[in-house]
Amino acid sequence: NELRIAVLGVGMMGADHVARISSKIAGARVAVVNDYFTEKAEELAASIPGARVVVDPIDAIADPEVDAVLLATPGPTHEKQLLACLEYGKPVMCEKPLTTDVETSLAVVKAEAELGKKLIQVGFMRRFDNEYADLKALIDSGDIGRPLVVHCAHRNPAVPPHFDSAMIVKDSLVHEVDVTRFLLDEEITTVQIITPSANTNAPAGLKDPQIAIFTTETGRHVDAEVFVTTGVAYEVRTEVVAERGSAMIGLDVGLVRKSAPGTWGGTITPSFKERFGQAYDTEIQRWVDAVRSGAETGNFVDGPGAWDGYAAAAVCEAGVKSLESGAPVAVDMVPRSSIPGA
Ligand code: ISE
Repeated sequence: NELRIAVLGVGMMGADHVARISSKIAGARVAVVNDYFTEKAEELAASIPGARVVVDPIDAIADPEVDAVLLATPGPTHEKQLLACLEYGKPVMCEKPLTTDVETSLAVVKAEAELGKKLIQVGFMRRFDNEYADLKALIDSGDIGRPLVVHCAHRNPAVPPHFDSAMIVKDSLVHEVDVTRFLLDEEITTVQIITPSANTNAPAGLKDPQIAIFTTETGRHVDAEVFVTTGVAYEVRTEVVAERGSAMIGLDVGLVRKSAPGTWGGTITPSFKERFGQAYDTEIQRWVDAVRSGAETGNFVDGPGAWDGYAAAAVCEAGVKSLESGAPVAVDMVPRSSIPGA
């Protein structure tokens, strides 16, 4: 029962997933490729044995020879496509965001809950990164005691020209939002975004870097520096300070080399594709395994779901408001218990 996957949206992430499924993932193949630009889909499908193009995204989801869907389309199209996945009973791996606003994210959570089946997984890939998984396991072991403070740094060498200040929150900081909820196992209740003097090398008007401060339900503190125009490399670091110790990931100390003329150091990954390559591989393999055994287990996800996508949207909305005012903004979200099955 090889899983026949339809990949919708073959921009950078979608094309990367097509290559991954075709070369590294066991038990699955790309059966259908779809993109708003049909030619792009045609070109990619031609290089994948057994893959064909379906021009309309909803037709691709409904296709009887498609068992599961990987959504890497632009965020604004997600709501309709996710609801179609639910309607046709197709398990779906949805790249972030779940949807582009809180209301539609909540509507998706409710639609899935009403169906009574978990079909939606959200692509917060950091949870599958070996370093983050180790950090989570360490916290859960209780060995360093209760975490009190988390410090994060998230740096990109560059971002595309259309990237604006709110996208730094919704597209980049959203990963620290999910990491916080994953590591601390509780919701974020307030967000403040501070904008220090902007990088003079950033496009005019871009508030970069940004410092985010989250407070959680039990009053724990998280701070994150997000800096997306460093011109250097891709760096993601997280340090957890707990009652009996601390732990840090993302130190880039894999290989430290010493060489002439008296320099030492290693390499830093150029982008998230390399830094989180292992995480994406693990994420997709585990999703494929969960979907393949879903008929027996009744569970088609192995990782963050629609609720996590909704929570991230709610936190980011508060973040975007704080970006305007500079003041802390309370996160407005419904309690999980108000949606049975969510
Ligand atoms: C991008 O969309 C990602 O998801 C990357 O992980 C993040 O580092 C980058 O800032 C985002 O634009």
